[in-house]
Amino acid sequence: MIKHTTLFTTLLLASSMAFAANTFETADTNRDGMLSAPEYQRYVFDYDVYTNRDTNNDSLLDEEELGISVFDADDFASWDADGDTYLTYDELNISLFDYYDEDDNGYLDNDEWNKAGDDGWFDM
Ligand SMILES: [Ca+2]
Ligand SMILES: [Ca+2]
Ligand SMILES: [Ca+2]
Repeated sequence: MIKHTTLFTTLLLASSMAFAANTFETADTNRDGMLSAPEYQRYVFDYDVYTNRDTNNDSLLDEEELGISVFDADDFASWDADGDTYLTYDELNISLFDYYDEDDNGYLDNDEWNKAGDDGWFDM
């Protein structure tokens, strides 16, 4: 009986982990209604934003891999800090979070999150 319960719990965990990054609620691991930079990086950026885009696995994202034109738009001009038309992991990780953290409080709230999603950064 105990073993059976453990197995069931494991399966339940495994199936919920497969969708761990799919909602604001699951990424907000401490349930404070906001995503901290580490929560965002682990459950959104690593899980979906960057990994899925770097199709040739060179740890650089060009415009085609990004699927979003950040190199031409004025809004995004500062993202490519060294101007080499690639975004590295760090360039995108930091820029994306800062850009959508509109009130600069170091967290993404639900509205800020939705804006990033609406702009096509993730489909969650
Ligand atoms: Ca949180
Ligand atoms: Ca660059
Ligand atoms: Ca914020």
